[in-house]
Amino acid sequence: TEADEDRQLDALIVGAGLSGLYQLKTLRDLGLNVRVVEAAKGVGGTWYWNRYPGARCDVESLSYSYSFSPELEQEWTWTEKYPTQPEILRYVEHVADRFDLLRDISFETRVTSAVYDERSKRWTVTTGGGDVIDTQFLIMATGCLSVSKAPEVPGAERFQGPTYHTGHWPHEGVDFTGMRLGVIGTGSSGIQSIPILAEQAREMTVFQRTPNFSMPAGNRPLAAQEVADMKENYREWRAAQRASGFGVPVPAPTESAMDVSEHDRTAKYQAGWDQGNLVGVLTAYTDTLTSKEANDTAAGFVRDKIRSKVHDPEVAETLCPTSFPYGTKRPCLDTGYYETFNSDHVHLVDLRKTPLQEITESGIRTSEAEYEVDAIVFATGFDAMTGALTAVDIRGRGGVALKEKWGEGPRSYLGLAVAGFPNLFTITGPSSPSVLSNMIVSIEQHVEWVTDAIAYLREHGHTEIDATTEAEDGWVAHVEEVGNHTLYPTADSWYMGSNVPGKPRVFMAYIGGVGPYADRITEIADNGYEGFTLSS
Ligand code: NA7
Repeated sequence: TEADEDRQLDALIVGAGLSGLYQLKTLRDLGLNVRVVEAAKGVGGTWYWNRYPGARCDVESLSYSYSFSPELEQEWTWTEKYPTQPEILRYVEHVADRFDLLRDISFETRVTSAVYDERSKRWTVTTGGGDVIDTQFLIMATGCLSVSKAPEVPGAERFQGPTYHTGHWPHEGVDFTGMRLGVIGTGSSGIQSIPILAEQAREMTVFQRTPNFSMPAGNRPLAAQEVADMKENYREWRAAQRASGFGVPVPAPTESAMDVSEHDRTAKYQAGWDQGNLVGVLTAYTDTLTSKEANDTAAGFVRDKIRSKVHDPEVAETLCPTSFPYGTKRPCLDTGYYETFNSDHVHLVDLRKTPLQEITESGIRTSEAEYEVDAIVFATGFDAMTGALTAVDIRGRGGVALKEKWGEGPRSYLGLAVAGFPNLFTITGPSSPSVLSNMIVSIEQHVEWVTDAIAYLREHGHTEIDATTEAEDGWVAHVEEVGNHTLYPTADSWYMGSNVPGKPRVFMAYIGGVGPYADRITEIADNGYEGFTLSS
């Protein structure tokens, strides 16, 4: 029966975001009996949940879109340099519809456990509703920033007014007009939403633990001609994206920041700044991410920009990041963020000087004062990279729990597979470039690799694939070594797990570059899946 077919699968994909949808399409094209389960009521993943005011992608829309279908590229027309969350969600819904994906997705279904049976070489997956699904392959397309994190401060349940997390914004929207609003968190979500929330609120207090580096996005409507030009050159552009370092083609820098005069350096940073993107300043010189001395020049440039925008010098200094090198926490793009603090009704509280103590019935208390507010927005981020994977009770060979195996930090072969967890794939898993790249480029790379691997196994009569521990150890060591050549491990960032109390301090992403990484995983596949044990 149809119901049985839904419970006896070749492949089960968890998540109907950009990864899960494309994975569904490719595995269905391969002829597999495949389904997607998704906790939300609709497709979109990140773009389904993050509906806070001002939510946008920080990668330009012409680059942040699927490349697998030239027809899709031609028929979809982006309207702004940076796409808003509603526009991206419309795009994702269009893709789901166009490729007839919805019929194989079960919504409002959360996977709670997945247990590998070594004899049948299949996974038994259980959902929150008690459904049991039997599948050969299990593909976690659960996202890198999908499990939200509350601030670790007591008392939230006591607060009399409404509270919101940017990562779970109500679909009907919220209007803060006339209210006194408290916002905790100044990462990308805070920086994007604060200027808009400030337009609504009567009084707004922003609680900042760590200031971030942000640049003006320079967002604008796209001109018809530039869209037409891109549509004409998409194939070349896509190839360049895939070969690039961050999934966004940029000219490779040739000089050290220390080999040029201060005058030339400032001019170059200014040119990068004027591009209004995440890579302009970051890739101006070869050593921004590897030498503290070089990095200081970029950081100093951005701090001077902040000082020039904020009228009150004390507020300006509070907004200037000094505790980590530029770029080692994800930089932000904004529209009027710093200028917001020039409004009389917007106040900034420095939690480094006056730590957050508790949330009370009527507001937020720091070591210094209690701030009465009518509503609170938590822009406090996510249990990144590993949170969505360890939230499911995944058990591999010998009943070993993934959570246990990752007790001291994630261990993964290529960010795609975990030794001892056969027939399990993680799309943009930890120790792949993922979050250090234009995500959709990394997503397509992984989805296609997984699809090819499954096709290969079927062609060769194998029923099981498992990474070897040696290959995994080698990859983990390589990721660490490459990371240690950079300044990333010196920052307290979500890349390092430091935003979640108790999370092991490990650099969870691969900074070797999207292009070189793609070459490596392709080579591994071409060599008959080097580092994996295939068996029938
Ligand atoms: P982020 O970038 O993790 O930002 C979260 C913010 O919330 C950041 O300023 C945190 O300060 C702050 N925070 C978190 N916990 C607390 C507590 N307990 N007390 C005070 N302040 C806290 O999340 P976003 O949602 O903004 O962005 C996530 C990614 O999405 C972004 O990097 C892009 O890749 C897209 P901290 O810096 O930890 O001191």
